[in-house]
Amino acid sequence: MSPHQPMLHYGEPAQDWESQALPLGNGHLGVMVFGEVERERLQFTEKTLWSGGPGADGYDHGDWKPARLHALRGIQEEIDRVLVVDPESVAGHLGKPRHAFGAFQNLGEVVIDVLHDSSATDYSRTLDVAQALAGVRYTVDGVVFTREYFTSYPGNVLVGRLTAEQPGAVSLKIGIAARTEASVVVDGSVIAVSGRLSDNGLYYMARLAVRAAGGTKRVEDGRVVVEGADAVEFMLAAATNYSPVHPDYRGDDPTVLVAAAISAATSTSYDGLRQVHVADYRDLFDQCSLDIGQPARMPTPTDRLLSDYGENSQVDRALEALFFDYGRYLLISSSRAGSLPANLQGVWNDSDSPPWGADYHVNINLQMNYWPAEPTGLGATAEPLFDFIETLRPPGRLTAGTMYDSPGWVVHNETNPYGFTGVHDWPLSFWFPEAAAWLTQHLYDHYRFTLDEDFLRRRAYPAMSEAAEFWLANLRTDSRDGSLVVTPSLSPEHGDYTAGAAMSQQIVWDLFTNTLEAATALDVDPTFRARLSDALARLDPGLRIGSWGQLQEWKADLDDPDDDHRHVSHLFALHPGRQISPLVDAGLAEAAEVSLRARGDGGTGWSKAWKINFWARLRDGEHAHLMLGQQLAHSTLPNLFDTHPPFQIDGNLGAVSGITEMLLASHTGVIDILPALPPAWPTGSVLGLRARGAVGVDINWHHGAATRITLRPDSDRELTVRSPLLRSAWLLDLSTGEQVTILRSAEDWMTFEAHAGRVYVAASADHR
Ligand code: FUC
Repeated sequence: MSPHQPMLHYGEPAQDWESQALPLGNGHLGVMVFGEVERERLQFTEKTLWSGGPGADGYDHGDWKPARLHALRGIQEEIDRVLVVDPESVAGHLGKPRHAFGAFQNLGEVVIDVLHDSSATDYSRTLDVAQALAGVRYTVDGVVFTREYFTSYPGNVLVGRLTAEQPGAVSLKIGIAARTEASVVVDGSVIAVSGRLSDNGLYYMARLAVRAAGGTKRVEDGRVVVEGADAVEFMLAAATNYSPVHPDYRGDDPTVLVAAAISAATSTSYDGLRQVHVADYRDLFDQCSLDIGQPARMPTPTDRLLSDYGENSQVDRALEALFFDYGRYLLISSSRAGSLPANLQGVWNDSDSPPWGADYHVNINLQMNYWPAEPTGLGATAEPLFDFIETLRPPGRLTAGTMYDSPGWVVHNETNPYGFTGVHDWPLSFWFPEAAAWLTQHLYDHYRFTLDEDFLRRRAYPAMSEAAEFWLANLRTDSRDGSLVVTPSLSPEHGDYTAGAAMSQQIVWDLFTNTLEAATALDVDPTFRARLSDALARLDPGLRIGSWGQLQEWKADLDDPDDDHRHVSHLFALHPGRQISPLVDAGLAEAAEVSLRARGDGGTGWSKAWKINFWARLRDGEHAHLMLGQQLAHSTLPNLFDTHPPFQIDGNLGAVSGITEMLLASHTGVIDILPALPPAWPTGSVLGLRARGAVGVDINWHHGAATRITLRPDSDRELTVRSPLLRSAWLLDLSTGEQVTILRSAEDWMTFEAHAGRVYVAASADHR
């Protein structure tokens, strides 16, 4: 475990859910802890508790009637003639009102009235990010009271314990304030909540079991009352009968699952539950650690850390490193195998109408959530995303057939857990048929990071090739130059409808390139490969330098240098794509930089997070760090949730990715060490990063330069390593499990304790 103690801590209870309460989660359950002294509140929900979809009135997956195909062809022809078409007119013909799209719902709140004097002193509220434990501590009448909470993934329960230093001092009333239509029944020590969502009949239930050490226990007014105990413990489980399977999206009655979770938890000691939870969490969290010179202990409460950011380097490093650790914490807590992927709010929600339904926006937001997964050793947290992509294929296939009379599968701008793969009618954001193609980038990247050929064959390639089939059938020839273009094409949430907007072309390039590589690696489908190669040769690549030196967002030079729109979609090729790199084509990279500078350093939380990644890919560590600072100073709430505003988890996770991109890049196939190290982090280390090519990478640096690089490949590999510490890029031949360390100089040998594996001294060897 790292010597640092990543910890959020506060001197006051939370009043506000969005900005102050602290999140716990196990991928299924999302819990927000308030920590009030007299009335503790643990708001909770379950990730599949979604309204809308089948069963709700008028749900149609957003699909058109086939008749609209004529309108689509008409608009394509019009765009071919006049280049640019007004959004309202396109929406009028192709968009349609959304029916029963639904929204992520709130389940309820565990409410604990603590029966002691209200005048507490020495209050503290904490979230231990290294162990995924929330705590509250205070003193009343000289007695120290403590509370601890966690959400266990192995046990699928929220567990809590309230205790006091003095025996018999814990008296409380515990109940659940549930959704209005729910029934709440108390039987002995168990509170059972159940109900059906009114619009779609989705069945949900939660059970809370209470156990006390000492004292007395009774039921009163629907609550369990404990008096004079040494400690009170509780376990909460919740589930719905949602199933990710098209077309019904309903599965088993969750009663058995919930009862089993409660019975397993109640027959295990608190310490036993805690131990299993911490070990499970640390298996993931400990994969990677970052040291940028932060102090071992947090110098001030977290809200002060945030308000004082920029005032001294101790505070700044503490906050930046904590933001990295916390982002990984949020990903682990909101995305574990067996549930839906992390949505716009991860797994946290206290409303029945959260912003954007807390849905899955797939024109950047869902993808951004998963950018940090592979590089920071959290590939396992991407499982729900891979499953979700799988579940979108059957409805996406129907949408492709109905709306485009096309093979393949397609997803548009936003989706939900019920396979909404069609469109709606907001002129500037409904048209984004490139979403499925973009999603498959994550499948192929998982292969690039792991070289897991079985995954490529069984899971990635089928989804990729079917998405490619859609685009092979739907690209049109641009009559002006004979190239293949996406049409109509809308640069996300920005601008007019045209043919061949940069992002559309870049995404299709990415999909075809990845699919071709995958088919070649698997040695399958020669005819299909030939079709992909031909299409790639004719595809407009979406890379054009315009009149003011910018990378064009559209095929025609329409960019306005004063435009500071938050989406910088035409830079997809720079990140998360791999078409543009300063190492490969300085001209295009410069154009991307001109565009990025024109867009400015502002934007919503996620937009700033994306800009960290862009600047890192441009190898400008100082500007990448400036964007991290902008995000912390202007788009981060006191509980360190990213804010759009409102709260949106993508910015948290996008920032972790950005920090990673500053330290290690591998998208071009080269292990690129410290490509964008900012001057603010002169000395440090990052251990446990993962690079494409299935390699673990540790880097230590001093005075802004790498002093030690350690590589651990999962299999026999040839790797090219690039670092200013090497005079030229090194080609290394490594065997499975072998560790290779490159030291800057003989002097660094002195400080290098673990002489495992091969060791090179950079200054005296050349490996080309
Ligand atoms: C994106 C953005 C908005 C918001 C929404 C959820 O498409 O353009 O800013 O983040 O999704």
